[in-house]
Amino acid sequence: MSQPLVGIVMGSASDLPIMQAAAEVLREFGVPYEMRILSAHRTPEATLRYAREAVGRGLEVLIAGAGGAAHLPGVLASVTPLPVIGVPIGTKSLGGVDSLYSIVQMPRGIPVATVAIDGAANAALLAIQILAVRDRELREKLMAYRERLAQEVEAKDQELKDIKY
Ligand code: RP5
Repeated sequence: MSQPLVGIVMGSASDLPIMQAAAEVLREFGVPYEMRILSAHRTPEATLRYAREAVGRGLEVLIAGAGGAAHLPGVLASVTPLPVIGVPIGTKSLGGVDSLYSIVQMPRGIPVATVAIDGAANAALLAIQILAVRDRELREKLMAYRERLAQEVEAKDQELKDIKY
């Protein structure tokens, strides 16, 4: 497998059903990635080590999903110059608003780009957009993807018109 460019990190194996959507999108676009389970609270030292080494290992973007007291994306961002995209994981108790607020409310100086609750697919698309700034082939794939999205909407619109709902 080629050098991973995107690191997908999650706080727990229980985040995997959500975070696998990010892997699927990256695979669809042919972007090499790696996936890790690292917890800001349960394995803080391994988490910091991973973030500190990420740029030297050739990673270019990190995607981090966490739920509840979701400090993982911010902790990663605190020790790496790489862009970090946070995915707030939906929670049973507070619906994921806890995760969202924990991730989005970063202090000045250490940003984390935050997507919607359970928005792992968009996190991958944003990572691809970052990589595409200096990758024309990836940019073209993105534009083709958006064209397909538009065609899907148009096809559904046509179906609705046809059945005169
Ligand atoms: C967070 O706590 C994880 O990101 C996960 O979303 C949440 C619950 O983890 P588990 O108790 O399911 O391992 O650290």
